[in-house]
Amino acid sequence: MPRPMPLSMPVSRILTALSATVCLAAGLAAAPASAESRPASAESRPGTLGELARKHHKYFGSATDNPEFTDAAYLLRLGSEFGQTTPGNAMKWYATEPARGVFDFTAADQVVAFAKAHRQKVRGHTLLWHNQLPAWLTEGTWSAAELRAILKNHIQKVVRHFKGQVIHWDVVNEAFNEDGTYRESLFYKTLGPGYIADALRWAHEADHHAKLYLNDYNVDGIGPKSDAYYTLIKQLKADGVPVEGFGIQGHLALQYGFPADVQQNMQRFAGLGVEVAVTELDIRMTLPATAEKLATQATWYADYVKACLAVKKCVGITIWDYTDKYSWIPSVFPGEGAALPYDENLRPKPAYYSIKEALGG
Ligand code: 9MR
Repeated sequence: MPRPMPLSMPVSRILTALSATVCLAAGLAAAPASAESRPASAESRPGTLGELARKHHKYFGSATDNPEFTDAAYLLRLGSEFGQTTPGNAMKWYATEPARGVFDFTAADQVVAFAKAHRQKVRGHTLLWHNQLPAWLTEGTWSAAELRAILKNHIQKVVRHFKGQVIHWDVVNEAFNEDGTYRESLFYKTLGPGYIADALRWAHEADHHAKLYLNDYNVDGIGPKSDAYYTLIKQLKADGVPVEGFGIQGHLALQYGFPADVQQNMQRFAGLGVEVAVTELDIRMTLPATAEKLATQATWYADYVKACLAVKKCVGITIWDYTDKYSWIPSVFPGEGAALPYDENLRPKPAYYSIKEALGG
């Protein structure tokens, strides 16, 4: 694996310093920084998506992943345009506890250090998920008591490590099936549905300030799956369990239609007393991308942003990385892609401009 670059100073500043050095070495006078190249963070450069969202008291962020940290042009935009980031993989169980009781925060710390250097908020993703678990956990045979101890230790070690550095935790990710029944994960099968309340309580013990979320896909509109969350969160609240947020991932596809009731859905969760976040937004299409499809995509992004703006308790939006260069879509849905607001060459697409406009820019 390539060595991570030190990220104690914003990448924009590293690049400016590097370009000055290159100019001087080549005998050229270093030109004064243009508005585009001037070092800036999302906080200080008015008109970025991060800055525009902040005017609405919300954040606009992008997920990222460690292999991308060797791409300087990518990092420049990540650090300057967005007010929040989520590590796409680095905080998952396989990465943070690769062997039982052995914790490794190297990759996640790299993302958090980048975010700190660029004054970005960080969402913690994710403590319990049925995917990307280490083999020692999935291949073991555990009694309920053993698994409870493993879960509690994992949650509390990870949450304590990032205490004060993350605003939210996706404590449980993707707990329900499409029909609203519980997913038969290792946790559910061994511990029953109570594992969700336990996980929330353990996370809360470890950090009183991070907001604790349940997070899932295909819960944009009202339907059996979002109904299951509505019922569960209502019950958890009634039982005094520390659930504080509902994460709507927002993985949309042009061929399946826009969830017209997304605002109404967000509002009903707000009515339960939890906040809502759009945690993994992307809008894929069947390739090739045409001007018409990109225009529809742009409208959908704007409509999603407007829904969040209309709901006071919708605290922010995260896109699941910002450029098609690093989207997860083509490897999972062959023949589909072009899901993000920047193309593979990091050029803004119509969706970028429609998001900006929706945010009032
Ligand atoms: O973006 C993540 C990708 O790099 C991984 O290969 C993939 C493994 O399933 O997980 C992706 O992120 C997922 C997220 O953690 C939870 N919601 C669905 C996302 C896309 O699969």
